[in-house]
Amino acid sequence: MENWVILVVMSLALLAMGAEEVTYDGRSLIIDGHRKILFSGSIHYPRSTPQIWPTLIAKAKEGGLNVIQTYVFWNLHEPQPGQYDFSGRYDLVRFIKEIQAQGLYVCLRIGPYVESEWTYGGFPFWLHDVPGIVYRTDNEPFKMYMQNFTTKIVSMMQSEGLYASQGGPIILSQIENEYQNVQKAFGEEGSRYVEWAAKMAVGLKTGVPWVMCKQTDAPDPVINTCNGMRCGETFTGPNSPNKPALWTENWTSFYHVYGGEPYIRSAEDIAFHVTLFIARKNGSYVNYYMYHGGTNFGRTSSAYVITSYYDQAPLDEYGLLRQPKWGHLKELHAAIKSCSTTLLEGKQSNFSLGQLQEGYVFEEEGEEGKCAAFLVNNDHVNIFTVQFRNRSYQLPPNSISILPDCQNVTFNTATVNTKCNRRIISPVQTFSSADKWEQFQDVIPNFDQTSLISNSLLEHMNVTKDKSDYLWYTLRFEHNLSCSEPKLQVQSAAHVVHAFADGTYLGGAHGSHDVKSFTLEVPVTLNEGTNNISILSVMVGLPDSGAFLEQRFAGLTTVEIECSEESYDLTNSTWGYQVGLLGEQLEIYEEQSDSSIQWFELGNTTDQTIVWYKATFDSPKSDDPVALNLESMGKGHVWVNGQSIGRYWISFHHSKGQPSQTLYHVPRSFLNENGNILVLFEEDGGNPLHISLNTVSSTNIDDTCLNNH
Ligand SMILES: *C1O[C@H](CO)[C@@H](O)[C@H](O)[C@H]1NC(C)=O
Ligand SMILES: *[C@@H]1O[C@H](CO)[C@@H](O)[C@H](O)[C@H]1NC(C)=O
Ligand SMILES: *[C@@H]1O[C@H](CO)[C@@H](O)[C@H](O)[C@H]1NC(C)=O
Ligand SMILES: *[C@@H]1O[C@H](CO)[C@@H](O)[C@H](O)[C@H]1NC(C)=O
Ligand SMILES: *[C@@H]1O[C@H](CO)[C@@H](O)[C@H](O)[C@H]1NC(C)=O
Ligand SMILES: *[C@@H]1O[C@H](CO)[C@@H](O)[C@H](O)[C@H]1NC(C)=O
Ligand SMILES: *[C@@H]1O[C@H](CO)[C@@H](O)[C@H](O)[C@H]1NC(C)=O
Ligand SMILES: *[C@@H]1O[C@H](CO)[C@@H](O)[C@H](O)[C@H]1NC(C)=O
Ligand SMILES: *[C@@H]1O[C@H](CO)[C@@H](O)[C@H](O)[C@H]1NC(C)=O
Ligand SMILES: *[C@@H]1O[C@H](CO)[C@@H](O)[C@H](O)[C@H]1NC(C)=O
Ligand SMILES: *[C@@H]1O[C@H](CO)[C@@H](O)[C@H](O)[C@H]1NC(C)=O
Repeated sequence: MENWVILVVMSLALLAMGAEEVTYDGRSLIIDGHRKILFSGSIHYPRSTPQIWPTLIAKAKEGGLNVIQTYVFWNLHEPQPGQYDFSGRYDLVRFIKEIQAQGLYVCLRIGPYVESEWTYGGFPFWLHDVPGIVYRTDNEPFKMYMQNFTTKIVSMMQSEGLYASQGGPIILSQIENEYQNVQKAFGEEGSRYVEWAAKMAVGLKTGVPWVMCKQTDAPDPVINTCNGMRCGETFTGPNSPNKPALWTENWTSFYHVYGGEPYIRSAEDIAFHVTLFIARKNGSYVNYYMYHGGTNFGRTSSAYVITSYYDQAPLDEYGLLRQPKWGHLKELHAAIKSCSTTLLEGKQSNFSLGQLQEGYVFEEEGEEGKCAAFLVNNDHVNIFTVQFRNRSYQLPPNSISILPDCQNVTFNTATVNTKCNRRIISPVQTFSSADKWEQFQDVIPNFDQTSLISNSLLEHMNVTKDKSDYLWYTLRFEHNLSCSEPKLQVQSAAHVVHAFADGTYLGGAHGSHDVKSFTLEVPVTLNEGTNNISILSVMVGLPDSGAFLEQRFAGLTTVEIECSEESYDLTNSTWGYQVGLLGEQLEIYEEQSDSSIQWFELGNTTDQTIVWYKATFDSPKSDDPVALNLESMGKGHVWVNGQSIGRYWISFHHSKGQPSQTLYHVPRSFLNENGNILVLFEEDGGNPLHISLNTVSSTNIDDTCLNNH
């Protein structure tokens, strides 16, 4: 065949398959020959369930999004080297096919470092034990595993035909993640790594562009993109005139930690900055991070991060519309799309309208040239009246008016037409009768019962290998000296400690997201002779960011017995270690747990530590989402039918004296109609009699919204 015939045949074949070439230039991505302004939203598949995915995607589409963006979570998919898991909530292919079925595109951020307030930034913990490994730099072992996983994901997508170049929905991919934040720490090797990562990714020939976010020097042809709250102000622009301005993370809120308060970003503020990015920076892709946050189930959240993720996003943790945010952004998307051709094909110019006011106009060529305009008022207090093309416009404070025809204002970022709504939590069941509960006291191990022995305080993560949050440090203290008013002093670089002497609870202490190290000092009663000291060190997620993650230290750093006379440093004593709790070893939270486990009637329900509670409940009748209100508990972990709902921590109050999170989402798909098994592990003296089961719904509010929704 002549070459041209082959070409035509191939093109026809590709067209038949719906293949769409994705390229780009200085203005935008070009999909199948068409420029696009794309609104995108982050939804992370493992933070919700396959049963909820279709509804979330449908609501995103209805809200005017064209793209769903997700990270890929390496530590879920490769729990052991070469062993993969893509089942259930981890079914990436099913998630992408669901997006495709609803006619949206996908931006796939493979990373495989993702940060994302996800434990260990997405890295499998086994990487830690690869000899000679240094993460995220020009290091052979690291690059080998990174390439291996990236290749695995790309091949999987290719074999399912999921790239746009194959007729699939994936139009963009990301390699690495905000690397510039750490690059300096790696010097020359960091720069070589960026070059390598870009080349490796491009070499996988996905047929769609790659991006690196927050990487000003992203090597060609990889596109550097912006992350932040105000990319219309902060983005320094693409690093080549041939690359478009893309915003990969527009933060709709901020992640929330135990001990912290929720961060509320108003609909007006989000709309302002999205519009500014499009008007001022020629932006053509904006992703809301998150559009739906969902839930950090299990032990997936990073250090101190609560299970409710970006609940303030346009779709809340339960997938319900958060109004007016969702509706206001929907109107914004419609206003921009009504003039997208003009924005994409027209020539941009800007002009001053006042000291704090500016205008942006996009005009197409030709006499009948279409025109779109943005009138910006940066004055935070005053309304400003401007003249534009012989008409007068009133600009509310801190707002942008969109004029898709350079005449009529169809949207103003500060004028919210959508009604507010409010979440309604309806209790459907309490657990107040003690005879509905059983309990199991976990065992405080003594030194004699431990098998791992060391003459020093070992690093927490390196001992647990992240198989558990819990690590026991045990010691035999021979008390044969005079010691009055003895106190135990423990310094920790993990997150929580609980100290016991001869089986008696002495007390606990904890750090916080921002203060990494803390001290517990408690009086201790010493017996003559041998005393069994057992200290439980707890982590609430692994760190997720920063350079040299593989070298982080957690766990106890010093232990002393202080007497009035003298103090005894036990740091280099002989310590015995136990990874995890007995209940964890017995998988006591499983539906079909070991029948030899002896549960007891509920005893004293206040001030008990390291105790397990079990009860059963029936599913609430409606279809509304379900949540447990755990406000009477202390700190621990909760399971329903063997599925982890996540870590709870009620006793850690924020500066206004409230817990950071009391409601814990139980997905409907985890539930049976009757006899659901609820298991709580409590380490800090909570009371299960006052928890409740609730349904979650929302209702419109007829009054005008207050600001800050
Ligand atoms: C990004 O989102 C924030 C709030 O989530 C908003 O204030 C800002 O305007 C947005 N910026 C862009 C460019 O979309
Ligand atoms: C990745 O490593 C596994 C073994 O850990 C090997 O079986 C597989 O072939 C490797 N894959 C790639 C794409 O290199
Ligand atoms: C936007 O595009 C115009 C061309 O239409 C160009 O002159 C201008 O410099 C661009 N602005 C930015 C911030 O890239
Ligand atoms: C137009 O935008 C450029 C780039 O932001 C700025 O330097 C210039 O002052 C603006 N011109 C006017 C008239 O505002
Ligand atoms: C504004 O009015 C002036 C005079 O009234 C006229 O010359 C000019 O063309 C008008 N401009 C526009 C954009 O309509
Ligand atoms: C825009 O404004 C003009 C003049 O007020 C009016 O005639 C026209 O119908 C408006 N267009 C739209 C789409 O509202
Ligand atoms: C981790 O533990 C192993 C023994 O299991 C030890 O050889 C290694 O030095 C430890 N690494 C760190 C960083 O503590
Ligand atoms: C006192 O205890 C220490 C260990 O803590 C031991 O080495 C020493 O022999 C003991 N002394 C007596 C008199 O028992
Ligand atoms: C310390 O632990 C050992 C071994 O479990 C036990 O025999 C001993 O009675 C304990 N001592 C005290 C004072 O509880
Ligand atoms: C414990 O041992 C380490 C390492 O041998 C040493 O640096 C440290 O000074 C010792 N601490 C005490 C309190 O003896
Ligand atoms: C329960 O524990 C508290 C605190 O330790 C104690 O004051 C109370 O007497 C106990 N009640 C019973 C019934 O054991």
